[in-house]
Amino acid sequence: MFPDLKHTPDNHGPEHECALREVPGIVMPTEVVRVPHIRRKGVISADEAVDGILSGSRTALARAITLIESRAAAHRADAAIVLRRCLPAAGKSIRVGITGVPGAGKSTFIEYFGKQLCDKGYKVAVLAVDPTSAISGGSVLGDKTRMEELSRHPNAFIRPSPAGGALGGVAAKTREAMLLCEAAGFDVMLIETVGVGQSEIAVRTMADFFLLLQISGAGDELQGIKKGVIEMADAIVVTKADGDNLGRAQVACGEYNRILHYLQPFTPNWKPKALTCSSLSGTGLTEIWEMIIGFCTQLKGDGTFEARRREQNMQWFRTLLKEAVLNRFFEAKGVQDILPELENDVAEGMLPVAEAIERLIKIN
Ligand SMILES: Nc1nc2c(ncn2[C@@H]2O[C@H](COP(=O)(O)OP(=O)(O)OP(=O)(O)O)[C@@H](O)[C@H]2O)c(=O)[nH]1
Ligand SMILES: [Mg+2]
Repeated sequence: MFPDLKHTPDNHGPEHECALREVPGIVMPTEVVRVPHIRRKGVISADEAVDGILSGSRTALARAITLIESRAAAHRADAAIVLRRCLPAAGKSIRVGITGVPGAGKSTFIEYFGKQLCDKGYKVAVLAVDPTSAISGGSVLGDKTRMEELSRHPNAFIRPSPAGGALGGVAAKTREAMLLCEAAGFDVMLIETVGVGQSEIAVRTMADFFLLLQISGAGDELQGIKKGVIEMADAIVVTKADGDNLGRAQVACGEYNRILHYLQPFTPNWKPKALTCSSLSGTGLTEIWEMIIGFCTQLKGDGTFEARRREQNMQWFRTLLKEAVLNRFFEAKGVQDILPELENDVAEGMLPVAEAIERLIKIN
């Protein structure tokens, strides 16, 4: 039924091509570059992860992020070791948070902006915070086809949002992934988030520069924009400023500049501004990067940059500490034993709230 593909010296013709046969003439080179061996199967060990990350291995970086994202108790100790040992090498990147409503052009912007930076020689890591990714079945970066060129660039590393769980947990993992990317030598972080829910706040607290992408609508550009997000932005970029849309984008940009003029800047000593860009034609992308560089130079010069980073670290620590203490409290057996009864008594108006709390607090 099948043609006989048995390799004999006289069946080398094209009609007998078979991938299993050795091709004569291809010789194994005697000198090969040896890269640290990283096991492909199973979970990466802490030592492999640290050595690999610090030597800039993207494979090790990707697998170490998988380790820190793991919910298995057995992986927590290794994840902690990896983070602690990588921390001294982290912190040297520029962290840019990017938000915008669905369809604002975030993926397209990151693709072309990221590529331009990679071409300039920067090492760019793209991360995301998308708490909806478990529900929608894919992350914001699931559409890797839109970032096809960037994902193939040797200077780029793209990691989708950790899936599932509450926003706090998702953001925690992204922040840790960011530290590992920095330790691996990536010097620009582009952290994307969906323009819904509270995820902007999470990204704002891990970014140095926060960029809001906006689209211009037909005369209604100021509708449907969450004022709180505008207030957190270090810059607003009106996207898709090309073709027929160019004029509208410029008008919208003028409007935003007027609004920003009246708002209290989120970052001390920085006056937020609005710009236009077209990811497709590339106009405006260089100006955005120059603005970000200017921001860093200015804020590093007056100490605001470092002060903000310290503040963010503290904020992060306090958030996680509160979460841990809460979890520990509610997981305690003593609490679980009496909580339903106390809740019931409080609901029925038979027990004062203060007394119920007092009894619970005494357990821990
Ligand atoms: N003309 C023009 N179209 C653009 C530009 N940037 C993005 N688009 C188009 O706008 C649409 C949405 O772009 P995306 O990059 O997918 O937007 P997004 O913000 O990532 O959207 P979600 O992933 O749904 O949140 C796509 O059809 C893009 O081709 C641009 O600079 N010019
Ligand atoms: Mg997208």
